[in-house]
Amino acid sequence: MVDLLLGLQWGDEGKGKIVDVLTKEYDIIARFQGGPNAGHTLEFDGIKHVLHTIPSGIFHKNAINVVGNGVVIDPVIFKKELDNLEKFNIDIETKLFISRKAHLILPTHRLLDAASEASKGKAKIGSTLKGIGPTYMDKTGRNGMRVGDLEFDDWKTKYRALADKHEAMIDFYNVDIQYNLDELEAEFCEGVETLKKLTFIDSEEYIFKAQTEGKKILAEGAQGSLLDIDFGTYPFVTSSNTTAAGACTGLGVAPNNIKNVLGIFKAYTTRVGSGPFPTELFDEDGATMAKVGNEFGATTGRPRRCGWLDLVALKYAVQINGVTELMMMKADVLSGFDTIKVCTAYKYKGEEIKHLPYSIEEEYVTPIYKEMKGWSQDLTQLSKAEDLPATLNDYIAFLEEQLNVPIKIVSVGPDRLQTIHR
Ligand code: 2SA
Ligand code: MG
Repeated sequence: MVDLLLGLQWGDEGKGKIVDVLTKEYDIIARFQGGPNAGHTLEFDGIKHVLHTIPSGIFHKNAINVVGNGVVIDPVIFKKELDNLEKFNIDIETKLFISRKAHLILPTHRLLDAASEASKGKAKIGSTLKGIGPTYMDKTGRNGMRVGDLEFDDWKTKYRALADKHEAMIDFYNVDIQYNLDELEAEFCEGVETLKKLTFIDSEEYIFKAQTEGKKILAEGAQGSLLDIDFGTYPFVTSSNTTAAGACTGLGVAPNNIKNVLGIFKAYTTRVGSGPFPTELFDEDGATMAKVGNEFGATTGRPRRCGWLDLVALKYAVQINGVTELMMMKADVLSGFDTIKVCTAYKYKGEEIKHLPYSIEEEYVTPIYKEMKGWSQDLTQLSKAEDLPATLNDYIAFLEEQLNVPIKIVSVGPDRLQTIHR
């Protein structure tokens, strides 16, 4: 059986931390979509680690980590991630397997991402500029290069043809982008050589066999449900299916083999990049969340926008993913607010609605809030559910009742140990 772990908001819910906490219960951790746009942060023994493409189970001795076919890999960034891991003496060749069917991000994909964003001006997506969109476009356009291609002698011919095409496309955008392709290509080839030292597998076969052997598998999602290419706030989304279905296509897991769906959310909401965000705060409260929560993009360093919890959007994500267990992150960041607000409905075209309409742009949607009493205690040293303040328990109980799913973990800080099981 396979369990899934997903973000229910706009990413940065704390998936990396929870995968790391749960890894000891699993034999295999497998990433199923996204790429180096992700920034999964883990903290233990006083060290903070940020992973982009490598699954968050890499620091545990007994777990096998799989980068699935649904992931897009940039050999340059991948090499950097591996270099950062060197000092931890991880036996990468036996612990990290890469799907042959995963697509490769070329340097020109990154340039195309930049050109596309520049051409959009104010309407830009606010992408991470990692080449994610253009790479998935080549995948669905049936032009992409895959990891498995690197095992054939002619991979450079394939590369050249695709890169030349990209150059013509970059010219077509007619925007001012400076680059030195020779340098970028040298770096790419170096990354490819490192990547080739790793173990490539037919990951769907591997995952299938592992299931028949009774191994426990955790599928790790990246970004969040509201960034899903189909169900997110299109066009301000990423280019993959971040929701549960993405694990089926991104790993080759049959839907009836999925057991628990673990949904991660923050006790408030953040978003990085452009796009609608009904509960966004532009006041002191928002600034406090950003500051106390250290809300900066783990990949790009961009400040994240902050706001109250949006239950309408969260309920939608719970439904789309079939979430069976919830994990609430960053409850500690809300300590000190006299009043906590939760958006329970939207005012939409003069009517009160409780579902996500086609557009949640500010001009159509006004959040309706329920106010709850806050808590002032510092939560970061707590380790037992019994010690949580009563008003936080009220908040949790309200969310459980509204979402109809139990909240199993309350995280009270970034460290592995700051995790309360309920
Ligand atoms: P892209 O690069 O094409 O996937 O960007 C499209 C949109 O998806 C958003 N996106 C993200 N949102 C939150 N976190 C992400 N990962 C990093 C992090 C982001 C960072 O962990 O903090 O460091 O800036 C992530 N990746 C993509 C993106 O902001 C666009 O709105
Ligand atoms: Mg992140």
